[in-house]
Amino acid sequence: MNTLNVGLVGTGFMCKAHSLAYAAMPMFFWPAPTLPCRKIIAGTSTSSAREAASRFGFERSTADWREVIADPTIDIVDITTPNSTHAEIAIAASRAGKHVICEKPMARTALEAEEMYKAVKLAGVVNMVAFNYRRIPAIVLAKRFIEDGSIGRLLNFRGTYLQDWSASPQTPFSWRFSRSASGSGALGDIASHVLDIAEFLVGEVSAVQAMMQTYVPDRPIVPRSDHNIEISENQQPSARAMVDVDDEVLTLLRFRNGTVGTLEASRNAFGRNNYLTFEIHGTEGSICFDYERRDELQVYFEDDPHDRKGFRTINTGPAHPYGESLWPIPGIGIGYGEIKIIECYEFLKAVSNHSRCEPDFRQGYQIARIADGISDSARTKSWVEIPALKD
Ligand code: SOE
Repeated sequence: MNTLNVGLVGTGFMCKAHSLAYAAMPMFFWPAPTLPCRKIIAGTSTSSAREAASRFGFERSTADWREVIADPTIDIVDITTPNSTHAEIAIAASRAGKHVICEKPMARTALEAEEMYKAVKLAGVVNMVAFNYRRIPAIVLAKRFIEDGSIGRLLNFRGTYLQDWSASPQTPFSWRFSRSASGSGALGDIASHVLDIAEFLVGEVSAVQAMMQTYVPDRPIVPRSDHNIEISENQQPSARAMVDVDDEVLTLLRFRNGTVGTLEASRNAFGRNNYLTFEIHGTEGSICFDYERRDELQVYFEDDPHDRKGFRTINTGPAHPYGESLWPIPGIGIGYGEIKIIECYEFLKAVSNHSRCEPDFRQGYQIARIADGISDSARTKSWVEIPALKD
């Protein structure tokens, strides 16, 4: 069985998720399309990179991501760093002939995303953006029902992504609250996931009309903060940093195929932890999904007999997408780890076959164009058209 050598850049939460996926993918998908070898990891310091190499099973470590790019034995570069670094790393990697997977959002702006898309096209390398939620078996099942006409012509899409890890003003400042580091707040961080799911299930977005809000104008500065780390009583930080990104984004959506929709994303929704949901209504039925009940898909088919019409719950398992590779009985359930393992499988299968995989950098660029349109719409308080991508 052939192997592929992986160089990963970043040592945080997504490094853990991607490293787990490389280690576990062949345990779920066998025979595996290839055996990924965790060769080198790049961090922001020698000590953090060395610790990450030990913890996440990489043979070598470096404090300079350029060493990963320059290493002729590396086949794949995996980017799990803050958004501001994605473009430089991805463009350098593709120019060095490496296949690239990049965490979402692909870039801070459509301009950056376009440069990344051009670079991978020119280099002819396989590329993917890690919009992982479209890999959830229940969401792939929803796509099958839509494609086979089970709910008829689509009328509307209603998506939400609500979190509360940063709802408290005491949640420390991190790169996710800085426009120069992240590009935007809830828009790029979580609304981008809903936009990818909307385009995966419904089709291309053609116009937006949006509002954006910032609820917490400044946050305490504490060392090494990322997620969910509230400051403790004895940590009374002296300084606070200004927040210059959105905490919430709401937008109307028009799709090129005539479907309409709404999207709400907020990181200030106490009680909602990772509440990614959608509801799609068609002329023959409806489909509803809730990430916090991610093994289930709620479906309504209008052609059910009159005495038993109603939403029914499908519990995904062996009979459903990826089911033969996951767990042997319904109800065991999948977690975030399995979703990243499926994503890893699809990417490595594409690299092994040197074929295109979705969502690729073209889709990442499309999502960045919509995000820019949403920002423009919120600023101008008007509809913004998203022209179709030519190539
Ligand atoms: C924080 O909002 C975050 O970690 C996002 O950055 C991820 O993309 C999402 O999957 C979980 O929440």
